[in-house]
Amino acid sequence: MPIPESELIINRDGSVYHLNLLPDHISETIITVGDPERVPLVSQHFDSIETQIHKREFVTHVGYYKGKRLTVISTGMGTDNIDILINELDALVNIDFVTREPRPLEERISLRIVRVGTSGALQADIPIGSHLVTEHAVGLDSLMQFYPLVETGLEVEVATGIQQSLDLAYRPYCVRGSDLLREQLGAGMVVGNTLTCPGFYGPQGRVLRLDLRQPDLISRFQSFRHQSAEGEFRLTNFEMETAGYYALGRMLGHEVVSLNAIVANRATGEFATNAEATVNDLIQKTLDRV
Ligand code: R1P
Ligand code: URA
Repeated sequence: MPIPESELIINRDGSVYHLNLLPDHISETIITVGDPERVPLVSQHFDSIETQIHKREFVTHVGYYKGKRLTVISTGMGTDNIDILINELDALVNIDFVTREPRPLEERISLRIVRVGTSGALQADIPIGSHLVTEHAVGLDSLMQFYPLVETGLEVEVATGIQQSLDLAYRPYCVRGSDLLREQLGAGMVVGNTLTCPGFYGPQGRVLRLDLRQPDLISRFQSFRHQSAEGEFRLTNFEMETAGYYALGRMLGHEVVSLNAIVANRATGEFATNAEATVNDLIQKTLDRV
């Protein structure tokens, strides 16, 4: 059955609805960033840029870095945008836009998607300026209320433990990312477990003029521990997208890794004096490793 026009929306020029991209714009390795202004910070290192496209917060540059074709896309903030990003990227490579049919299994393409983002550390021993690669991501957002994500026993235990320790009405989701990409791209980085929050202020325990329902939210994040045969699990950092990437990547068969430039530390109360340098170093490291 062809996918109806209301479900897979194709623009008049043949591009996919929000990303505004054609299948030809997608390289096998895709670098994603939150901030649209970070896209040229990546593509400035390219040997050449062949295409620049933007729609809403999705800015895309396609080009070559040391002879390798790369696509860099900005996503804006939040897992709701990651739902759009991953579904539309997958559609571009795994659905035939003429017949509107998913490609047969043997023709399916697995993309390598590398998030290069900023993040706040939760633990005092992860300093500002460090780079962290996410092993497990825990989603406090609602995206996985709508998809049949299959989690391992350990993932369910961790997520249930976090639900109890935060006294949440719903169970978060927990997903381990691609071991292969983590090892390839994260060499020498702090390996951590990232909490994906549905907001920057209250959901990350920040108080400006609004009180929190749980005044000790940050210390609950910081002190959470889960013991298993694999060792001790703790939450190391938070941001707003990684769990959505890892969950959708697993379900659609794409390799995904989240690389985090640590720009804040919530244990010490500091924010980076030179966040740009930490991000630029992470961009350079990523380009040299992909
Ligand atoms: C919040 O300031 C934003 O920064 C982090 C969070 O995930 C959120 O998107 O990532 P980016 O720097 O990639 O946007
Ligand atoms: N991004 C976040 O989401 N939180 C931080 O503390 C820093 C960057």
